[in-house]
Amino acid sequence: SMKGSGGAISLHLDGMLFPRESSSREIKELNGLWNFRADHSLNRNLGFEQAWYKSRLAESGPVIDMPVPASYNDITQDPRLRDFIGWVWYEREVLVPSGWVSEETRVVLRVGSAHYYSVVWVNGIKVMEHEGGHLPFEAEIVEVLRNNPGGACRITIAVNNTLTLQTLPPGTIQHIDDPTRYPADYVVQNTNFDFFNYAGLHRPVMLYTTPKAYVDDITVLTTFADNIGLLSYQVSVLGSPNPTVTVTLTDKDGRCVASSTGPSGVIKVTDANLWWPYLMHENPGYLYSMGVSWAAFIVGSVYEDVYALPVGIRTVQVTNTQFLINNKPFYFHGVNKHEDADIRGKGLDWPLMVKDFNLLKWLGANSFRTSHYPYAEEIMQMADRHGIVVIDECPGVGIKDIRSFGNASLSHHLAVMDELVRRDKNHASVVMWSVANEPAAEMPPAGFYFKTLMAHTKSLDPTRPVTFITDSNFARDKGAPYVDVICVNSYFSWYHDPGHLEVIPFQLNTQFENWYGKYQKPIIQSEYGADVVPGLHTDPPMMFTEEYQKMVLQNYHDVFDRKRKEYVIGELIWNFADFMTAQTVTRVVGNKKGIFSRQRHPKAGAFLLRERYWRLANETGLLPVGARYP
Ligand code: BDP
Repeated sequence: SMKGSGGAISLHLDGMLFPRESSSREIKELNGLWNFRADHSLNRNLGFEQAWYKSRLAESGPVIDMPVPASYNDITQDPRLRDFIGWVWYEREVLVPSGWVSEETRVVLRVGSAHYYSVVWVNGIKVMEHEGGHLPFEAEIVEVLRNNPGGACRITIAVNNTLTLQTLPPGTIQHIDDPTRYPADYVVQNTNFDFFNYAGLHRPVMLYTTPKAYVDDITVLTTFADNIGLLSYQVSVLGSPNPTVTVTLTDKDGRCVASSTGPSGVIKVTDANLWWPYLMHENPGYLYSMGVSWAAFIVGSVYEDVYALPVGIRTVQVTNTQFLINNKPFYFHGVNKHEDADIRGKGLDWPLMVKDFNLLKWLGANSFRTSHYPYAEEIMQMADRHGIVVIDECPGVGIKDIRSFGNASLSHHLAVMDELVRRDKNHASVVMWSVANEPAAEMPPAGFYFKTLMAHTKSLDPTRPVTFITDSNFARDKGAPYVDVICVNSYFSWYHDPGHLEVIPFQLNTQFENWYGKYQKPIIQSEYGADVVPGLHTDPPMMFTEEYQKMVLQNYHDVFDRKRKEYVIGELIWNFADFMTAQTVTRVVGNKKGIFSRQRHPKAGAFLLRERYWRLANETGLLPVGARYP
């Protein structure tokens, strides 16, 4: 009966394993200061015309220091860089150990993410291009290094943040040619999403090695029967015709509990420790380590590759009214997040990441959605380890223009799902894919578009439910027929009937009844909330005060508490923290719907939500009532 059993993850791409050191692999991180220049030329194309990649960047013009990983927008005091549209150039020189440049070694250059379009050169030779701002890409570069003995390696990365109707997320570029009202060359980037279009090298850049014959990809599907855990695995080795693959499973204490040989197979674990969500079990986030190795003895030497993948054993299943993890009902009480903070923008930041997980645990949150794009792999690994359940969303946000439903958009969207599933398929924390947020789902082409997209995602991964997040009318939504779980956003008493808290019980009840009545599928309230400028207070509550946010939450919660006894399976607050947006008349230095400020200080709503989430955990978890309130 398990949704996972019998399925197989089928991808047509090479693997994208997270780089990990082992006895056969080394890593050189390239984080820190890079040289940087934005191409301010009129057509933004001077860098290509003058081939800035051919020599050191400082030779073709002035450079400034730019930290990696980080968005470049908030690093300087120059408004032209904050709001820059077009190509920026990053460069960094690195010395490669001589032992790396050999016939037996692959040297791979990997970019964790760069927003939005990237071209990469090594020593002036183009090694790759990539479209999409939130997923990793890599290229083998040892051939290029061989031509340049001495180990010098100059990496140049040009990054373009321009969004068009065919990018994901989409956008439009508007040139205004009216010398009476605008300066010459006035250009704006329009988007239909509510977060700042931060750009740059957002995640770690690194070099790593593998042997010539190497473990390229691993796929693990898990299930269990009674106390036996079952892991079906598939390993792909490239560069060797008949690899001898060995797989061992090690528990948290470092004991080997099972092993297998062959590129695919099923591993049985007796007395398996299942992967459980935070607050659902006293030992959440249990991970085994799956050691995968390939070895051969050729003319007196040993060739081998070793890779260790963390794996959790768990199942996921959806019924008409429930979301089951390990056959137990799971209620999502969590948050929507952004990758966003002062100064670094969307750059990966370890202190911020650990702080955010500590806040999630303080709050009693058991889940988050990666609104509105895939988050850093380092964040997904934290979620695995702490038992925080993730709804993994692709960058399909702001699809509002009918021209973004065409073939070019759809085929790119399918390719992004390929890349996302390839990257995140082995994360125990990921329990559902979200293919989009608030698209114009009532438009005629939306039916075919979402049918194709969701069928494709299911064919890639038959083990996880698929959804998209809607704010459309339940009767006219053309994507909803294809989802496994209905995810609805609503802002009653905020964007509709502003200031009228008394409408919430009526409108929210009607929302749930409508959706369930039409589809008989479980429902998650995937967004709700209200802006607060921290420190504003009124009684009676008024919009933008701490009291008003509390009252919105309270009114929503009363309805959730009735409906979760029926078919509502979760609630995710919008938002975990305040975040930067484009400048508009409805935003006060960004979106203020956070229950934490952008600096992660709690607003009144955070304390209300904390009481609630811990109470829900006591009611819906598997530990004795009252055992966990901190
Ligand atoms: C929803 C969007 C989210 C916005 C939020 C808001 O999904 O990205 O930030 O509204 O307006 O429609 O605060």
